Amino acid sequence: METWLARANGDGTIRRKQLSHRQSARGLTRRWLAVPVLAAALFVSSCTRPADPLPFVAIEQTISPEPARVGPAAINLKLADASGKLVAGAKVAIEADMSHAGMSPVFAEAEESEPGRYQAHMEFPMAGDWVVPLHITLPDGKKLERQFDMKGVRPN
Ligand SMILES: [Cu+2]
Repeated sequence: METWLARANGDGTIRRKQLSHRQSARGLTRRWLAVPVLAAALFVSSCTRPADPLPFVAIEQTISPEPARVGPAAINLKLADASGKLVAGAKVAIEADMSHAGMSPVFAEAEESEPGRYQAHMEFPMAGDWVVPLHITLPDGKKLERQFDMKGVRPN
């Protein structure tokens, strides 16, 4: 499980609070290489950002089965604000892209299983490394973009 804390005010600051203790040194290198790409994406999107800053949202995600494998998977997300209060009433669209070119992304809409907790069911069609962008619409209509890595999805 990982926790991402990010302030979505367009300054491109994404702080990884906790790294999985199981990740390999190779995985760590790849993660850090991914950071400038993410920062660039935030910079691009900042030209359409609203005038008032977006709120702080912490996202905690788990997947089952863990580790993920080819076939169906459930992704659970917990959204909390800066004070730790769960963010209810958000809409979360989940996307999954493989790290190599030429693959269609997979999409899923998360359902709010209880206030502030969201679950999506999706299917991984191929083993390997995936990235999972989250397209979040907060109850007040503000939009957040987040992304996490889903490395080493296993063959079935
Ligand atoms: Cu693929």
